[in-house]
Amino acid sequence: MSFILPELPYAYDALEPYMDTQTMEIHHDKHHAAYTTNLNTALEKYPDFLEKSIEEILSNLNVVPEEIRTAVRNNGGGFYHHNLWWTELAPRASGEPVGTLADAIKKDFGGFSAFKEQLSAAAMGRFGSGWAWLSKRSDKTLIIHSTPNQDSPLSQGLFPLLGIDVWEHAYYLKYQNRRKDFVDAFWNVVNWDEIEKRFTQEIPVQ
Ligand code: MN3
Repeated sequence: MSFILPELPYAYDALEPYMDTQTMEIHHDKHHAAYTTNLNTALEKYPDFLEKSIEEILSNLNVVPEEIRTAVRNNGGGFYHHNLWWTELAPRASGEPVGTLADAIKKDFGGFSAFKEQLSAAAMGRFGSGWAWLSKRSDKTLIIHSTPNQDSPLSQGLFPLLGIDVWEHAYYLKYQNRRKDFVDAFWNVVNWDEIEKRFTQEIPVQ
């Protein structure tokens, strides 16, 4: 067994004009593909790990053999975060959260616009490459935070619901240095039905 690059759940041009076709092609076919290949390569010598879920591996990096731990942290994170990235986005997505997630956002952040502002600020404040996250704690409360590189919320005991990829590969072709324009555009393609699903599902590992 090995980890498999998922197909994009829509066409490469489906998120235009917010995410351009060429970026989508390179981001999925090159970057996500490379994380997947490199994760599998790292685990070749330790095939037991190929039987585990990626959530379980990232939640317990301390049991990954030291010689491959950094490779698994980087490429396992890249593999998992991009699986989330493609599904958390959707063409013609509705503009605001729904259901129980909407209630939780109101409770934990005071409302949708305050939440949006805080997550955007986390994306803008991440120096260099990384992600800004809305994650769920084990007690089901929400937290906004960010991680460098491909470090995963899972490795901090948090379950990521929605991430903003602020690696330059996610936006540079269309937005160049204008990260803020990319973050603003991001909100137009968030698949809130999917985030609600992640919010209500049991956390796969603690
Ligand atoms: Mn990326």
